[in-house]
Amino acid sequence: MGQAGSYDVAFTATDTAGLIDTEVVTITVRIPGDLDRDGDADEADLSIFSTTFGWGGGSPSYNPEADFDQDEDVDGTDLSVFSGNFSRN
Ligand SMILES: [Ca+2]
Ligand SMILES: [Ca+2]
Repeated sequence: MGQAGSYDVAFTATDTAGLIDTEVVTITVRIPGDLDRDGDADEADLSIFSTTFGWGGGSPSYNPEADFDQDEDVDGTDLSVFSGNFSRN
């Protein structure tokens, strides 16, 4: 891995009776800050981030995808994460 994109991940479980099952799950890895999910963190994402900056959970302006530390608000900590990833693709 190491790049944004979709990956198929296989999970295999074996129970105590020796029965085995495997499930393949597709996960999408994104750059923190890629709020429009197009593979980069650019001006379009900054525009989205700016509309939610300063808002917390419970507000219709709160965007949990911009709450990178998942503390129920979009504040300076989240801005640091966003700015650290700005221009990545
Ligand atoms: Ca983007
Ligand atoms: Ca936060």
